[in-house]
Amino acid sequence: MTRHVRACIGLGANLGDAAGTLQRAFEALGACEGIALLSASRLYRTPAWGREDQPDFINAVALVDTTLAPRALLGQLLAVEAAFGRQRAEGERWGPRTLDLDLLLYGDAVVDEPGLHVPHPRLHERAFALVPLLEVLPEARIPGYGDARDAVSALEMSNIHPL
Ligand code: PH2
Ligand code: MG
Ligand code: MG
Repeated sequence: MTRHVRACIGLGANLGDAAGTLQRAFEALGACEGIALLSASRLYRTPAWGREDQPDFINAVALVDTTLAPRALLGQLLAVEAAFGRQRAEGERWGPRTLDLDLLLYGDAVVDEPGLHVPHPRLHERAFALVPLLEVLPEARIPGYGDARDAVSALEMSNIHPL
């Protein structure tokens, strides 16, 4: 029997019509073979984290049911990013992007392979990912860390606003 796993995908954008991009990206994710969209968080405006000399981001999280293995799911995320015009070669780390899709959680799995790290290694320190994550999965646990709710309680959240 095919195994179904619930995974959480972080969506982010800060170039062009970021809100419109995220709305369409939710649809594109749900249309992927092996991915069903269970729920979509609200869209949030968030200050750029890591590199502050860039526009605010729009962030959200998708809760999906997937029959894909983590590596295949990542492949679909990269394909959707590319379809939305993501240029990786010229983008430096944490720079502006038309669409960023990050695999935040894959069930309770821990995966550490080249180019594939689940849970997302910086999830517990990013309010822009945790706030929408908790909206779609209030009981979320970050394997190796603990409750997502505990992680977010240590962070500044006053600048994370739903649109
Ligand atoms: N993504 C980054 C770097 N910084 N800041 C915000 N607010 N939202 C993001 O999605 C984001 C970021 C790298 O992926
Ligand atoms: Mg990212
Ligand atoms: Mg990414």
